Amino acid sequence: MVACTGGGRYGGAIIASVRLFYCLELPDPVRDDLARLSREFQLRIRGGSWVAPGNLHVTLRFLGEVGEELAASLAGLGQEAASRVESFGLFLDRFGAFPHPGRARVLWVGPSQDSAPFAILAQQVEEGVQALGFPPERRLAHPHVTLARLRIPQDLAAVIGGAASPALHARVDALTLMQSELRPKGPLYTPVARWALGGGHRAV
Ligand code: 3AM
Repeated sequence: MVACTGGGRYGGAIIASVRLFYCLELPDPVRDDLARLSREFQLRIRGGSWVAPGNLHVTLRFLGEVGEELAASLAGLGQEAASRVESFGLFLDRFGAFPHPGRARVLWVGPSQDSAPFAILAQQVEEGVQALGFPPERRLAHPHVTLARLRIPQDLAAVIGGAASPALHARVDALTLMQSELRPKGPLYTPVARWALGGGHRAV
């Protein structure tokens, strides 16, 4: 299932490994709208590393470098988690920043309302990866689409506060296991597997 691009050491043996994360992909029209909003911020914020339009997504769980011996388990986990929730909508209606707008390292857009399906999916995935031996993710999974990362934290409170609230409906109908290859010009994301929410396989 997993295309191998790297090598890693595991138990003394050299095995292939890939950098992976579970995420929710966004419909093209939503990505187009987000890219437009991102360009407006780019006029006001200096020093940001801006996510390429095609890479805009909602991360569910970052896994890091994973040996290919875990591929089948991660696929089973994805399928099982995806079968637990039906297709749902995310209403992306606010801009925000991590850790907070006054000292922003990440600029994002996301929903202001809690999303029960997202929380269930995130919990299923978290329990599953912990059962496979991944260390617990301490940060609460908060649905968001990263627009930019700032190497040096900035006070974006005024920029965020001054921006008109977004109002984008994103339909989510699949869970994706994504491969990330770090390249000098930015990461290259390649879907490894996709599972329809509510059950069933989707072609990658
Ligand atoms: O979608 P966001 O930006 O929240 O920041 C990375 C991105 O999340 C995050 O995984 C997503 C896909 O790259 N990420 C990258 N390295 C990470 C790390 N070492 C990480 N999350 C946690 N630990």
